[in-house]
Amino acid sequence: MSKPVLAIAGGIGGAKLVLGLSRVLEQGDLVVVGNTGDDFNHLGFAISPDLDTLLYTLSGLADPVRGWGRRRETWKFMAALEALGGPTWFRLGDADLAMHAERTRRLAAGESLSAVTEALRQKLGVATRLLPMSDDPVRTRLRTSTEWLDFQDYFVRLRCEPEVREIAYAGAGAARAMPQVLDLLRGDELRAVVICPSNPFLSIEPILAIPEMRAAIAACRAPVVAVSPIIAGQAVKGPTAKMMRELGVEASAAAVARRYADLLDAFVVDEADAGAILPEGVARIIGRTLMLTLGDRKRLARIVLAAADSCSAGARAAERKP
Ligand code: FO1
Repeated sequence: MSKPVLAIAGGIGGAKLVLGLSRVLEQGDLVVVGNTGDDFNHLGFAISPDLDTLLYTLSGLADPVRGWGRRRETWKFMAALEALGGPTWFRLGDADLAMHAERTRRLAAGESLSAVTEALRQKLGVATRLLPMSDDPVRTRLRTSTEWLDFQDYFVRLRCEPEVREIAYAGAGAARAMPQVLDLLRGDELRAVVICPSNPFLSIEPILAIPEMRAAIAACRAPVVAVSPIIAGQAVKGPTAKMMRELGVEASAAAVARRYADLLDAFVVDEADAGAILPEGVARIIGRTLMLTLGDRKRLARIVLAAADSCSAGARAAERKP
């Protein structure tokens, strides 16, 4: 094992780069912190969509088209639930249901979310370590012109259609970061922190809203590199660009970089954004950020690692983080 890399990730977009990193790093050198702001209780099950997307992606079980849930899934449970008049807006596949049932059983028996995630990771044969951002509940909520919505109500039930006026991360202020993650961030061993190309508002900022997390990333000696989730003003998938406009933030790679400016050493933008003006002190790295194939994921992972290594070799990172 060489020096570990810490990746901060949400679901589908983040999992793509995480997979690339896991394939180019030595086994065991990648530690992932997953967003749990999307977690919710549904039909009596404790559901952690982003942790599951990461686990399914890393174990090769993910559905490649949807990005969430399992490949070759069957939907008998959903059909039976529909016949009984139950809620079907959030689709739980038959095999996926086993994850939620097992997580719920273990949590009810008193295990922490991190312990449950670790058990599931081992059972699925995933070598990459995966930690939730906290064992304490943090819930992303969105205010529209008329009401506050729970995350999955907004995201899945209402298909991100309502205009978002404000976002809150309920519980984040009091949530504790995972001690293993803080140890890594405070130690000398870390090669890099990678902020994946996930939705800044829905996937990355819930993690950064935990005060210990943001402070430890800002103070860490390892280089911090983020990848833009925006290419030429558009999100690859999901509501990032729409949400930025609704919140009065320009939908651009540079605007994403500005949100993380106090943390970053380098920011990777797509070739289409080669002219992006980044905050002072943040190195602009230009590459192809669209990840359609496994080859794309590995290539972007190598670009990110090379960016981190060139930052740590220079004096600037040390200057900014005495
Ligand atoms: N996303 C959908 O758009 N529709 C669904 O019915 C749905 C079900 C679902 C079940 C389990 C799971 O782990 C994820 C699921 N997702 C679904 C994805 C998920 O809600 C979002 O992609 C994330 O929360 C955003 O990262």
